[in-house]
Amino acid sequence: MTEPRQTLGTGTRQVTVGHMTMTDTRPGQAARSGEGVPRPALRGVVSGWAGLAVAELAARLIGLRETPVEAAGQWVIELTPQPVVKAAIDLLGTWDKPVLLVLTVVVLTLVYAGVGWLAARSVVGLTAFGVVAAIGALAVLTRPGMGFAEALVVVLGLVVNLLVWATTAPPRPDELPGPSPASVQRRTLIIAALAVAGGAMSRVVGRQRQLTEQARSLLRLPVTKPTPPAGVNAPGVEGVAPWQTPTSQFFRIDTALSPPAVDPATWRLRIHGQVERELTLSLDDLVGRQLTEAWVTISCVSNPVGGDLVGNAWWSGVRIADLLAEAGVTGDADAIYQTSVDGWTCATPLEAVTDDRDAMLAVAMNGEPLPVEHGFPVRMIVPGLYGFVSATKWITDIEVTRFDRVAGYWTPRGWAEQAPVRLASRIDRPAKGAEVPAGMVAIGGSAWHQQTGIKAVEVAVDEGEWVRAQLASVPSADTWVQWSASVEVEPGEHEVVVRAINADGEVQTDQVRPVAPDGATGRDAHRFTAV
Ligand SMILES: Nc1nc2c(c(=O)[nH]1)N[C@H]1C(S)=C(S)[C@@H](COP(=O)(O)O)O[C@H]1N2
Ligand SMILES: [Mo]
Repeated sequence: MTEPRQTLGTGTRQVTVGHMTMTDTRPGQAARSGEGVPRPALRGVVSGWAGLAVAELAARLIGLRETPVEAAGQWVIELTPQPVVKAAIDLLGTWDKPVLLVLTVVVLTLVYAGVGWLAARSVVGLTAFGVVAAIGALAVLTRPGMGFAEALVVVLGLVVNLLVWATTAPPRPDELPGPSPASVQRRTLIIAALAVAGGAMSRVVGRQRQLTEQARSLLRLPVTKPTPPAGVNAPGVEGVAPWQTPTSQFFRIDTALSPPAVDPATWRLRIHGQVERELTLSLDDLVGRQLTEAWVTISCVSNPVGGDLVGNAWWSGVRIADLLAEAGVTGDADAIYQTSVDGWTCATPLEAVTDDRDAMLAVAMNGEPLPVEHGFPVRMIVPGLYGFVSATKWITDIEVTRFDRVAGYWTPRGWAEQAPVRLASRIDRPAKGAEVPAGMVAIGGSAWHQQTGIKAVEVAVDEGEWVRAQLASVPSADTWVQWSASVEVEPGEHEVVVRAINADGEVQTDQVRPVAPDGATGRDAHRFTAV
């Protein structure tokens, strides 16, 4: 009776820690909160959505093809009888997706409110959160290409859900303000649990990557190791980017936060749409066909003038034209719409993959299976088109269709629907701002206009006459060409500008355009100092 309240309270709180969820199980708690929504229901909604948000975010971060909610949505759609789905679509039209979303939000909120009410009543009720999570995990598990590792995001979400539930327990009436030992313990517990959950998840994700790397290293592909053709290096200049870009130095551009780890044994490519015969190919099916190998320079539409989002490699793969001939394109198709295992999409003109260029489904880069970052096990390579409209990595689906029916990932985001590579040239030496000995200065770099080819490169120093550079050799119009020139300069500041002339005689424009929507134009210029 006369014991100080603090001692009594502390003792009670410590007991409470182990049964955090029991603190408000006594009837009357909800009423005491004095709010419109009963407190347990509100806690259920808040903690449920917190867990869900974390699971969704984690799924996005590790690049899952579908988030748990998306997976559940697809699941529901697939389990619903087709006539019902069709009726709903007919009724709702283009409103079907917003309506579905609103419905999902409403249903989940009601479910979490109900679970909160149950959980506040008993520990058994608390397991209802687990049941909701289990449904989400099951949805993820049953989606194509997703398994236990992917379902772990749901487990992480559940952990967060339960932690938020526990921490939002209302204070006991006898609790004093300020952090109590119990709340400190609680916080420690939360951090520890989050660390364990995060660690477990990254281990599993890392493990999947490890397995893919292992499968990749065991893969034996019937491809050749490249040796760059003779004469591809420009003479008389050091420091120009190597003609064959080493794989480790090859630029990487994609929307994946961590690259998808695809198991080559279960990988499939489906070719469908406007075809006579649908094809579904395994990696063995693909590499069992006639292989094509070629040097191809690919570049990114986001490459600024003088930039390095461009690289040249030896690609090995199967001609897309051959596969499409096998499938038999029908009707008025004018595009192939590709989907990656990570959901990224892109549309490529049918013509570009059926004419005589080496458009291929590549399985190897520089004589080795594609690195995971560059699309393992299979990607597309189309000479002459920017990567965002042709170079789908981790490809798994090709639909033969029409441009007026589809839009690739970047097109609705302000980039072009079709984008041939622009005529470009780049100065590598002297480097920007370099100091070089006065007298004869070696200038060098590369130029490219895939599918058309480069006829000449010219440089001008300090707005003087255009001087023809020497061109190295190339195996085809689909690679960049190295060039070099030698100019005489006095001591002092100088500026060198480059322009290329393509095989059709077109001179690279000096008109400056930004990279969006379909590639930068303008001429590369370097200032340097002669001493
Ligand atoms: N799945 C997928 N494929 C993709 C992309 C992507 O974001 N996702 N980006 C494209 C873009 S914009 C470019 S420029 C090339 C780059 O290929 P690289 O990373 O092998 O150099 O990949 C293309 N393929
Ligand atoms: Mo790109």
